[in-house]
This record gives sequence, structure tokens and C-alpha cells, in this order.
Amino acid sequence: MVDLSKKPGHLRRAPENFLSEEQVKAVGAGRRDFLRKSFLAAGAAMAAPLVARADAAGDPDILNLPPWTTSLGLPVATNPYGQPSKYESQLLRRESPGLTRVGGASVSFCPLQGLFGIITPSGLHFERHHQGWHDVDPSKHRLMINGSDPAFLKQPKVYTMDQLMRLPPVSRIHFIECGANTGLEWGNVAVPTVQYTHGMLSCSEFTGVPLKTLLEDCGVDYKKARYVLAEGADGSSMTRTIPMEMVENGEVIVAYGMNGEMLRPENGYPLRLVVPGVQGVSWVKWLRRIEVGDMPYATKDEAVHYIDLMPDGMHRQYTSIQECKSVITSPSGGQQLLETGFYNVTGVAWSGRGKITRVDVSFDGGINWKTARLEGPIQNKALTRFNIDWVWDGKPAILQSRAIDETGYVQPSYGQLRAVRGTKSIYHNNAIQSWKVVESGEVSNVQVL
Ligand SMILES: Nc1nc2c(c(=O)[nH]1)N[C@H]1C(S)=C(S)[C@@H](COP(=O)(O)O)O[C@H]1N2
Ligand SMILES: [Mo]
Repeated sequence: MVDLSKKPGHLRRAPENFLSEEQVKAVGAGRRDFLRKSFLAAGAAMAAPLVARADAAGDPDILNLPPWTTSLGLPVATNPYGQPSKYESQLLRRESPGLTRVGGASVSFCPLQGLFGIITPSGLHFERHHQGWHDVDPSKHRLMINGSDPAFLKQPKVYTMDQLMRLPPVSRIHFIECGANTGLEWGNVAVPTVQYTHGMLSCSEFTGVPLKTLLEDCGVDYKKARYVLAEGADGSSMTRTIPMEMVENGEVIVAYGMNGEMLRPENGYPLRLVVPGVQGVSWVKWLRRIEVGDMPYATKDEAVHYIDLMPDGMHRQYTSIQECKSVITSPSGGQQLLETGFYNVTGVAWSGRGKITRVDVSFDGGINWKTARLEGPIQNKALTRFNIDWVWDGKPAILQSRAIDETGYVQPSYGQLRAVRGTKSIYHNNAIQSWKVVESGEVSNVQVL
């Protein structure tokens, strides 16, 4: 039971940390005002013992009718493709000022600190391009399916988009996380906000045809063809090997839909591979070819990239599954608690091996843990939202979340992760994130071993 009798605390939800001083002040003031008003409204409606209710009587914003109550609204056709409110214009994908763009190679991070629930709005889905993006003409786009040996597949085929979209589709909610997400944290804690520490992460409902349906349509021989190579149509020659077991169980989707509409161009329009639980790089965008073979292909994107340098100097390869991980998205780095009192602490958890079964939260840097509320539905290989009540007493605190998945795997601390993996990796960092709150209420990124 949520105890609403506690005085509500107020949060400055700075959308990111690289705004000018004035912008930060403006956003802070706006949000403070907004939050104050919503608490007043809630108090009036529910007659709950909210402290804020006492001021409500004289609040001009409830006494005076605003223009939107006393004038005509805009007609429907003003905004034929809907846009967010102008008051939300700071919530954007952002490129990290600390990362250099090399040619078309770029990344933009998802603003996790401002999102609710588990679905990432399509316009805020993170982007990672090895060689820029294209708005591909769907009438010219083709998908070829072939075998590296004629014995692996009876009938190679080339599909048009129309042909693919006539086949029986599935729709499933899955997260996608770049293997390099949280990569900078291996070395330091210089990354200020959750947008940059964890924002190469998104979750959508994807619609498309199971790859299994297409391979069987081409007469695949599962006994001989044990691997699949996926190839993109962009200039990066993106190619990744996927083990056939992942295809045979029906999970891999040749997707054209995202959140109920066609994919956005940045995310692979008109066709991308969805490989649930596997790092983002295997989710080949602008998918143009699938080849089946009898061994891993060892392409540039898997032999040299997305591998981990282990403490013994050996490279760890083909570790594509994103292990169980979680992060508190609010309060998080760059935000500020403006007062003591009640706060809802919220975040997301996910695992490449299945469903999330539990998330524990600590407010004292991992000494004591409390189990958070998981908000349903809890889906396979999808983000899971968690919430937990917290009353901030004004003293320093360290907020952490630790997720557990259905295999029983527990998200490791930095100490546990580094004991196995050392410090030379760039990829596959799933350690527990810590946000430190100081007396002024400022929240920052710290590492706790
Ligand atoms: N064809 C192609 N597919 C690609 C890429 C690319 O550059 N080209 N980037 C990959 C990487 S590294 C990631 S993390 C995801 C990012 O998907 P998104 O841009 O939709 O978030 O796409 C993958 N698929
Ligand atoms: Mo990636």
C-alpha cells in the first residue's frame, strides 16, 4: 500500500545535463510548478491527506478559468501526424558530446529519464548507425534468402515487401540494447545522466514474419544449415551470424512494423531483423539478405568488433546475449531532489534470457535491499518497469537496483563483474548502477564496488 500521507518531495527532472544554465533554470522552474500543480489536483480529487491540499484553496490556477477552457480549440487537421506537446520539447534523443562522430558512424541515446512504462515512443528510439541511415524505397527493397551450399536450402528466393506483408505475421514486445551500452563505465564514471549511461536501450512492439516461416518456405534443411548470416543494405556491409536454434524456436522476426506502424527509417525501414535477447548489432537494419550455412561466418562485425578483452589477454567472442540488467531512471544523474519527503523511485529491468522475476532496490549503496513492485505485463525479453516508495530524509543516499531473471541469474556488482571480466572490455557491461544523492538533493553517477 502506498502511503500518501507522507509529504511529497519535488524533483527537478533535468532532461539532460548539457543545457545552458538558463535552460536548466527554466526547465527546473517549469517542472517544479508542474509537479506542484499535479499534487494539488490529486489532493483535491482524492481527498487523500496530501500536505499540498492546504494551499489549494487560494491557488489562482484552480480558481481562474484558463484560456483553453474559455476559447475554441484547434481543429483536427492541424496536426495530421501527432506531435508531443511543445512543453515536452526537451525530451529528445541526444548525441553524446563526448563521443566523436566518424563519418556516418554515430549514436543517439534514448532519454530514459523521461519515459514511463515499457514502450519507447518510436521518435525517441535510440539510433546506432555504422554508416548513416537511408529512407529506403520499399518498392525497390528486396529480401533474398539463399544457402552457402545448395544442399542447405532447396529453393533460394527473392521477396518483395508486398510478398512478405501477405504472410501470417506475429507482434511481440522486445527490448533492443546495443552491446556497447554502459560501455564508458568500464573505465570511469564521467557520464552524467542515465540517457548516456544506459540510453542505447529501447523497447517496442515489433510486427513481422518469423524468419522460420521464410526459411521453411525456401525448403531449409535444419540438419545441415545450423547458422544464419544476416546482411543489411546500407554502406556499412553489416553482417552477423545467428545460431539456427534461435530461428527454429520462432523468436527471430523479419520485422516491418514497430509500435503499430511501419518501422522508422532510422530503425531500418522497411525491414529489420529482430533477434530477441541478443545485442543490437545482430538486429540488422535495412535487411536485404539471409544466407544459411553450416558454421559461424566470422565477419568483421563479430570477429573484431563486439568482443571482450579478458584479464588473461584472450578475446571473448560470440557472446551475443544481453545478460540480466536494470537501472533506476528517476531519480537519476543530473536530476535534483528539491525537498525532503516522498518519492516514487522508478526504473527498468531486462534480460536476454527471458522474463524478469524480481528487482531489489537499495538506498544505502547495497547494504540493505527492498523488493520493488514489478508493473505488468511482464514479457519475455522485454523491459519490465519497477517502482518503489522512498522517503528522502535529506541525508546522503546511494540508490541502486539489482535485477533477477527467470534463470535465477542475479545482476552483478562492479566488483563481481570485474573479478571475472577485468577492466579492458568496452562491451557487455551489466553491472549494478549507483546514483548518489547529496544533501543539496543533487543526483550524480558514482561507482560502488
Ligand atoms: N544495416 C545495419 N544494421 C544495423 C546497424 C547498422 O549500422 N547497419 N547497426 C547495428 C547496431 S550496432 C545496433 S546497436 C542496432 C541499433 O538499432 P537502432 O538504430 O534501431 O536503435 O542496429 C544494428 N543494425
Ligand atoms: Mo550496437
